[in-house]
Amino acid sequence: MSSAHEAAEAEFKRFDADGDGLLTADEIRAANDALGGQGAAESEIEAFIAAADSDGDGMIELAEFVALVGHGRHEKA
Ligand SMILES: [Ca+2]
Ligand SMILES: [Ca+2]
Repeated sequence: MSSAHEAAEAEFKRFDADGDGLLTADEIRAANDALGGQGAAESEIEAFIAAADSDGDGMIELAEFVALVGHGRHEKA
């Protein structure tokens, strides 16, 4: 098993406040706010969602999150 995948899944579950298996912008923003001053800027959150949301529904499902975060593919076009 991939530990990077497991770490991404754990992070996803931490972000998914209502546990529906989808991350909305609001959930990401709320999780980010909990980090205080170390969180990402609003523009970075929007860029993250745009990069992760491969089916374009405006929400990030686990597979999309893992695809972006779990394999170190941030630079994939
Ligand atoms: Ca959710
Ligand atoms: Ca999506």
